Amino acid sequence: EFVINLLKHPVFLTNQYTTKFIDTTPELFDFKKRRDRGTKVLTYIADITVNGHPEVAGRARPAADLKPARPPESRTETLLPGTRTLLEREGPQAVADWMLAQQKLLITDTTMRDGHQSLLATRMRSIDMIKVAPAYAANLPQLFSVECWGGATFDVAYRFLQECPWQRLRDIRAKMPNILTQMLLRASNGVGYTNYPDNVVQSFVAQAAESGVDVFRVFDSLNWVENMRVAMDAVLETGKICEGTVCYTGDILDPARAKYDLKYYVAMGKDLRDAGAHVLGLKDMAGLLKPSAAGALIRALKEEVGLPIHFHTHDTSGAAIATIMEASRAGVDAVDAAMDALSGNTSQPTLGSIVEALRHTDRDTGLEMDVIREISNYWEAVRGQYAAFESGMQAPASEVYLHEMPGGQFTNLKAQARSLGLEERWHEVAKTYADVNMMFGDIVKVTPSSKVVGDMALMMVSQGLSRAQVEDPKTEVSFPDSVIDMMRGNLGQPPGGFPEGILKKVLKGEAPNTERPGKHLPPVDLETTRAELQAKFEEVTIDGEDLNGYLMYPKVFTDYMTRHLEYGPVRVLPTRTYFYGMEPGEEISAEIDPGKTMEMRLIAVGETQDDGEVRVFFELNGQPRTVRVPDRK
Ligand code: BTN
Ligand code: 3PY
Ligand code: ZN
Repeated sequence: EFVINLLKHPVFLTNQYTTKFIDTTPELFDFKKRRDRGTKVLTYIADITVNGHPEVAGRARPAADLKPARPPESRTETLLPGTRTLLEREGPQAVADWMLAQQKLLITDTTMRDGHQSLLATRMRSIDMIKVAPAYAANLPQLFSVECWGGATFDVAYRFLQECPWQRLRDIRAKMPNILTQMLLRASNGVGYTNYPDNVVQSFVAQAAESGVDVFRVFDSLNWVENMRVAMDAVLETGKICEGTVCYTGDILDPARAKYDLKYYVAMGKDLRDAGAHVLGLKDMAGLLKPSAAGALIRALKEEVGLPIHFHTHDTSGAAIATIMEASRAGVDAVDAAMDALSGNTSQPTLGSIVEALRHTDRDTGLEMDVIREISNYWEAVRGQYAAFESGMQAPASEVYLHEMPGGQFTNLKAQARSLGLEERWHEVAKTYADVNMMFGDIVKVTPSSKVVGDMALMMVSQGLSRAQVEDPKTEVSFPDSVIDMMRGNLGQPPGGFPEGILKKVLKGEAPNTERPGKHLPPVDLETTRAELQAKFEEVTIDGEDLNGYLMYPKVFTDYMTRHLEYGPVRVLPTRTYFYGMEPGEEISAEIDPGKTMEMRLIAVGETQDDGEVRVFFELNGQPRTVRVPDRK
């Protein structure tokens, strides 16, 4: 029976198997023991059809007449070589040298990571990315890179989308082999919210490189270079591109914010160069870099650091395009932009508009507008499916210069404020966020430090506490756990350390650790952990990706895998079906394996039985199937 399973397996039939095939394809061994994947996926659809998906309950629905998202046709049969081709042939230093030699402004497309992270609460599903990846490979090989992984997308994939982030990466990589893939890595915080043991960070980076990441943008949430070395060294070890990154905060032109002045950024840029970075990232996560400041900053970094510079910003203020133009004039090598349909506001500035703004100038990107429009039209249709996750932000706002919230946090914090009944007091939350920043000594605010500031601000507004009250030794304050954790030193140290007064008050006299947190975290025994996880999930083979997912997020991974064994590969479902189930009479198809489609038709939904179960009637590839699900409504 094993041989029959093997010979019939679509991966085997399409010659995509490797020597790992038997290890990575446990279903070869599971004969008739478990329900087949088709039934599992039907069970999921039935459950959502009967009970709804908890994530979209009470939220806006996609327009009834929304047209399906069709990816553009490939304009060529043989892929042109791109930046990835160069990396594969000549290595990371050659890519950095090539960047410096270009006159054109290089563009990174962030749609598949920061774009939807900042506009749609990170909820974009893999299938919507993988479908368009071949069009990128064929029609846009001139891109510098596609940012498609890391940041918040990692845990959201497991937690809310019921899919494996690693598989997303592998699939995009396979369909886009000529363009560099890029991820956002929070240095010792990995893709999580607190420092991990060094060997966990190293293992994660090695796995990410193996699964398909080419460019690692590495930053630290307090700009502490000391705390970036483990992650940067791990990237250098893989032979991929290490983009050591400075986070931008404050305003270099404002004498009142002298802590983060031009000298500060140049010194940090040099430290990152000396730590081995191939490229210097300049990460303006809140969109605070004003046009004139950008000119001065980029010019100084270019002159004094010497690395290619890759600039990332957000359009929260509406001024990002002006900043990009100044950065371009000052000689920045690459910039981030999002495809038009997922750009603007808290997302990246508009890719097509940057391309047009530079047309017929010495920094002309060389990208073709009709290609960009076609791809953006695809993203427009995709975005329509995610109406439930739109933030309702109506306009850009200069208020960002007051609060300094990162684009990825802004809409999230607003939603949190809403759930606490503070929506009408949003501007107070914003002001308090700024107060907390100053109370903490004016720190860089980016995941995870931004979450700490946000937690504190929400707590103060909901309890009616002012900064003066919090700082007053005589007022009793119960601080959020994340604040205590940060003051203990578990995210590392900001420049100059945290202010004495607030440290004393939060830690009640306990001494903080001012050394690198990783220095005090014992290494995890990876093989023992893998064996424990394997024992928990006997039905599957726990591979390196699973292990590294578990090490980042033990509970989130465990819940994901438990649901995965129950509901099967729901990642193959169309997005509408995933969130809303099916209508009686509706028919959908889903590619469950390369070249193998399931045709699914919902015939009818039965009445709820005395035992609280509902029978749901389907046809799967023409054969009748009935599944029973609990009515939880
Ligand atoms: C979540 O939001 O809890 C994660 C997404 C998966 C939820 C599915 S919906 C069908 C099934 N029933 C549940 O209560 N959870 C899973
Ligand atoms: C993340 O860490 O997820 C970010 O996007 C920071 O800007
Ligand atoms: Zn960003």
